[in-house]
Amino acid sequence: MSRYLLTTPIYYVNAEPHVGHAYTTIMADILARHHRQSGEEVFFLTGTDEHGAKIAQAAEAAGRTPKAHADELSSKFRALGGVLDATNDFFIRTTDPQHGAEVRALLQRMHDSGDIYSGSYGGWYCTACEAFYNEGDLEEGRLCPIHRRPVEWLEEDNWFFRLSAYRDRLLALYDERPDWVIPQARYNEARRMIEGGLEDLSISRSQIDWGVQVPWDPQQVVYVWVDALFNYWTALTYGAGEDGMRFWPPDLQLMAKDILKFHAVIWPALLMACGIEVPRRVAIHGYVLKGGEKMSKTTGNLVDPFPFIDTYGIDALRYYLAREIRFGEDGTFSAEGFDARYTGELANEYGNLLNRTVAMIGRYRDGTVPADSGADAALADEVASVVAAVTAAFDGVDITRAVEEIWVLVRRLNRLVEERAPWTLAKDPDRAAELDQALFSLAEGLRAVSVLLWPFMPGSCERALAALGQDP
Ligand code: ME8
Repeated sequence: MSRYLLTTPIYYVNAEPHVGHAYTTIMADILARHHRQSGEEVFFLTGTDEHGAKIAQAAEAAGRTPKAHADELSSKFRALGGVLDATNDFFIRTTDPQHGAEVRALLQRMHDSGDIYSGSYGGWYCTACEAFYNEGDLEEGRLCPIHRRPVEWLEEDNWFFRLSAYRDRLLALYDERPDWVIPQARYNEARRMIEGGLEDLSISRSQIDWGVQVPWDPQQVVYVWVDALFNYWTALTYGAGEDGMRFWPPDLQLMAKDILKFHAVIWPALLMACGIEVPRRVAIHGYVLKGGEKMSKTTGNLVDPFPFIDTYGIDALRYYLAREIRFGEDGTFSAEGFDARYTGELANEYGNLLNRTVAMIGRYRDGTVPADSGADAALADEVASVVAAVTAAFDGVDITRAVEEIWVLVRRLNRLVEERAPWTLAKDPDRAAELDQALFSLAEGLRAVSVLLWPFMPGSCERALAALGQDP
């Protein structure tokens, strides 16, 4: 059985989860379910990023210790996963003691390989990003280019990782694997960062103590991004049962473009320094926007997913996000758009078709799906080609195209029901064979649709399959 390791970023616990986090977790879950459905052994990992200045400051503002704050917020992210019907196999927290111990071991490995040295550093720091910026990368008025908030000058004596020494090896990785970062525009962007020259990376902090201690220097804690990136590896050492390492390397790491540099430049270099195989693929999706702006905790421009889930159900949210926001591009979340897709597509095109089909099979054939006479071979071919198209879309990590391909079949079946008009056939006993075939084709088409749509809308599709007399 082939294995598939799939990850989301681990989310910061400085504030409550919002639709942006739900988006990545849902997209990852759709992929996880698709790969399981294809017979692969999937390990789907998500969790929370709990150390560093950003979390310590949020805890202080909330009047709590960092640990109490992290416990509270992490449990909200975990609960959100449950509400989203996410089938993650583990939920890692960077405050797990096993994670900390592994991070220390990995740091020691980098130290032993000669890639770490002590130095001093001064730079413009954005706490929301937990990252330094060069003067030239800042926006007018010394603002962080991502959060558009003022950065601060930070000077420290730290431990440094010789990232600059990995330029050639990183470029070789990009040359060997032209699709290791998708989509192509993000691959190009990351490659340009490497070509443009890499500065060594400060990987410890002396002015904060909320973090994992540097093994050879207890006065310093590990830089939160290094601590966080290593989660993908450490999780397998204690969260994936015996021999969890068999899942390494990750087959797909999913995230938005805000953290491209960390995952496409710094992360592979850290792994190379540890002598660990790099991931197979990094997939970058766009931003969920609200009113044209990125939804973000820092700007407060948020949509709370819960009211939508209460009104429409979780499957509708999963479907809407997969379909509305073209995977890889930015897309807008709007209440009107949600309602339009819910009513037009889910309720009318899929729900009604299913209800009508099940009702007709009940009324005309006592609830038994008639046997196939083979008269609809063309439709069977169409179903097979949709299955192939959906599989191909998933292979290219194009989640939106996958659902669009399924919808081709939904619309085909809606046309079929109008063309065949089973209610007319039912009036004429001489046309019983035609009625049998029409009902079979509709039931069979809906079975295929419901199996294909299951990764997107698991609960609804299981109910649909049960209504069609299938074992979900
Ligand atoms: O960056 N649209 O955590 P974070 C789409 N802890 N996706 C969004 C989004 C939006 N508006 N807002 C958030 C961190 N996301 C680090 C990661 S990993 C080793 C450490 C999703 O809480 C998207 O996946 O800021 C984005 O990359 C991630 O949340 C950032 O989450």
